Amino acid sequence: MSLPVVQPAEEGTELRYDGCVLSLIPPMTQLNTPYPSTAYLTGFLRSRGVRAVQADLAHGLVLSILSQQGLRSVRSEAAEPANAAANKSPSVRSFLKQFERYESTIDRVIRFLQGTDPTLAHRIVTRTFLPEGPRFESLDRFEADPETGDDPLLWAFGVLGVQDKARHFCTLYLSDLADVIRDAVDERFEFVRYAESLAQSQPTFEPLAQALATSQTLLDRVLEQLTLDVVRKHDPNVVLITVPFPGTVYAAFRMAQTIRRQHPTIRIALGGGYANTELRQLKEPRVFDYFHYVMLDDGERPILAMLEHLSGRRSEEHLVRTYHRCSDSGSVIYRNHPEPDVPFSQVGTPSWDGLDVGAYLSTLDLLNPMHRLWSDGRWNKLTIAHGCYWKKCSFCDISLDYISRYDTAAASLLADRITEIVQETGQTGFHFVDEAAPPKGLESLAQELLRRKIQISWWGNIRFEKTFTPDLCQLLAESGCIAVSGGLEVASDRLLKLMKKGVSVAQVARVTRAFADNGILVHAYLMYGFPTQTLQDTVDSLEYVRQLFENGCIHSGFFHRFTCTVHSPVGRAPNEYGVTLKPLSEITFACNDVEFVDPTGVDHDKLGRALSKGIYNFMHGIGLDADVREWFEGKVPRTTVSPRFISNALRGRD
Ligand code: B12
Repeated sequence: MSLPVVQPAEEGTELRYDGCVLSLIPPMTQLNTPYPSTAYLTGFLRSRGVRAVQADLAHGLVLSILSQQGLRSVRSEAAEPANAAANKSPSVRSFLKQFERYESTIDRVIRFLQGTDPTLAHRIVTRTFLPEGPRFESLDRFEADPETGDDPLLWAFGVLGVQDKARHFCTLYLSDLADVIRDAVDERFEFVRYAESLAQSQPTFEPLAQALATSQTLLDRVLEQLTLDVVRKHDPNVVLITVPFPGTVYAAFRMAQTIRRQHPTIRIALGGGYANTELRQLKEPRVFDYFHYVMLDDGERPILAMLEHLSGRRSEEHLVRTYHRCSDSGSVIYRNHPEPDVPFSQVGTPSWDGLDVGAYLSTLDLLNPMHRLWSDGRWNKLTIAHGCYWKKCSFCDISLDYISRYDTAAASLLADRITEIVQETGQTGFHFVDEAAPPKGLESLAQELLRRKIQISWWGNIRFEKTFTPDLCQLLAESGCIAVSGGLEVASDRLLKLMKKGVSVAQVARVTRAFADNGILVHAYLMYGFPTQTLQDTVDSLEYVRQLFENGCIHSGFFHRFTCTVHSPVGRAPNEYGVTLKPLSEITFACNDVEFVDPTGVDHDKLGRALSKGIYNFMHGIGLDADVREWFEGKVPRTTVSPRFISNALRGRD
């Protein structure tokens, strides 16, 4: 029988749905703060009168494994005769040898990283408290000052930086344990991604299907228990599982497998950044042995439609952006009844209620200063606008909804959301998670925050465009801006133009310097291996970066290798960028990255090592006066960039 179509509930009105909706974050995401999708969906559903709850099983898994009991289980696995090869790994050997010290310190370390036992820092920095594994060798690269004999870590943490130093040591301790888990329990494990390669750009479901059919690892068993516990606690009718990145997909399927086996009446849906990016050509029926629905793009409208369908008020044909398996033919059907998305102004305030925000771990890596913000501290995550206002960059997935549909909200509404979030979480730090926060939107928000005397700190990603004048940067700093990141990509005016980035190197210098002059940390996203990039472009790009550090424009940066995706302008029209795509195999599951042939034939892998080495040293103020050719192995051409290019640009001369 086909059900009548109902008009979607009026914006702002309540949805009649009696059941409970549980949103879950699968392992692994981040240690320091929850990934925000469940907070967004929970806040939205509650604003529509739906009983909505959430849990973060990534965090749950970390706390279970990093406990006395968890480490005992890891030791049992490591000591298994079948793991003889793994026992040979230096991490495992060190762990087994020092097991009693790990067992007696783990709970203290976790409480310290949760911020509940700060005085332990003094003990940790003595380096007699924690057992040390191979990861601590990284400290050896810091040599003592030959003249003064000063503490080798002085440059990083200063004289008073006891808390930071202790956090860094604890991070090395956890990294050793992650290596042990990888070597002795599950080779696919890392703290920020789990079994990523089974999902990332995997044309068929086969590798994932095989992994899901094999016997459970220790991590799978712990995850199964956590899943059953959370379902028992909330007794939901619907479970929403979010997959923001490929490194969460395997665990999401394991969770669905558990729920489906033990609670067959619960309806399970999958969605999130990974689905939105990689599952747009889904044809694999076996996915629906785990999930009832897979949904694309923003979840609000498709979830409302699903709940209406489940409460008998909407037919299956009228689901929105939803794949399901046809009960007759067994094949996958995509339903997309055309209905407008919920406007950004009406998605409600994200709610972290139900997540134990105080129990996340503030770790500290020394990769770069921006990385510190990603991995340290509990940030409330908020979007200033939906989508990107620029949406032209040719390397970016601009054909996808989360970039292409730009939709804003008034500054007063954003300030209301900020106030509510601070009240709920007690935290005043915000990470604005926009792809590129709009300058006009930031300006009005800053004015509103100042007018209402709302004290927060915030950081986020922007484009280094000329709208960010010194005056605007000052206003943003006064409103609480502490850091910005932005793409300089390949620092080359020719390539920036080809990328349609809409900025020039000289302009980036002026904008970044305006931020830096206002005490704001500036991080540059850099890229190498873009189509047609020559060896000369790469040398010149590192020279621009050197000068940007030398002139105090940027403090932090990272070179990423360009990857071509099928959703980007380069992937859609490769000939316009002078490259040819390698043919993709038939897609029935995921699709994103696509390999290409660039006639320049440059060995970008080799150059990438030089770029990483160079920038890492620049961040520590090393090598700023040297010729950039020194960072490269073998002979490379001299830079064609004038040594005063950036200082001239700062004086207004391009
Ligand atoms: C900010 C950001 C980051 C930050 C913070 C990440 C974090 N852990 O919080 C940083 C810079 C650290 C980062 C790192 C990475 N990121 Co990132 N990141 C983003 C960005 C720009 C915003 C994420 C966000 O917070 N959005 C706000 C939330 C609320 O949106 P959302 O999760 O998409 O949720 C909505 C919908 O997806 C949907 N939804 C979500 N869950 C569910 C569930 C169900 C059942 C349904 C129906 C719907 C649904 O409804 C929600 C509300 O509308 C996105 C792109 C984007 N615009 O979304 C990329 C994005 C998620 N990142 C991506 C990637 C690949 C990564 C990295 C793996 C990169 C790398 N190689 O290191 C790492 C992984 C880091 C980690 N392990 O935590 C990709 C993932 C694509 C893919 N192939 O899977 C994205 C989509 C960007 C892209 N196209 O490249 N990232």
